[in-house]
Amino acid sequence: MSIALGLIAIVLLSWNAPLAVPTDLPPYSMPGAGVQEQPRIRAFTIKGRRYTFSPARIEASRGDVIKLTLIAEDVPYGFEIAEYRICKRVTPERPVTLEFLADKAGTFVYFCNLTTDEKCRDMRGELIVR
Ligand SMILES: [Cu+2]
Repeated sequence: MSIALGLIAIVLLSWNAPLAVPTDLPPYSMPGAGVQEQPRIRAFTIKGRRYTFSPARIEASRGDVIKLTLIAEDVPYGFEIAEYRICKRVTPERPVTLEFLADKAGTFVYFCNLTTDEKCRDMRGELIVR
């Protein structure tokens, strides 16, 4: 009897095991997944000018997709958020756009990681994910 139950359990478990996700379907119509909300996109433009990031604070909610446009208005800047493994270099000629999922809550410093100028150390801002 217990062997039969065990076999049934194995059959039921392996029934779900392959979890074939049809890649041609958008996530919200995945069978069995129910209605799934698309992540909210939060877009920010952060400008570097005179060794200051503006804005110096951006906020989002956990689960948001954060879309950043980075612009250097005078000299090249670095832009790093260590905890999110984001590290970019922005020059006046080449603005940078990037997207990432805000999957960690907390306060994360963004800073210029260049060492060409001492003033870079003062270039800081913070991303707050609630
Ligand atoms: Cu700098």
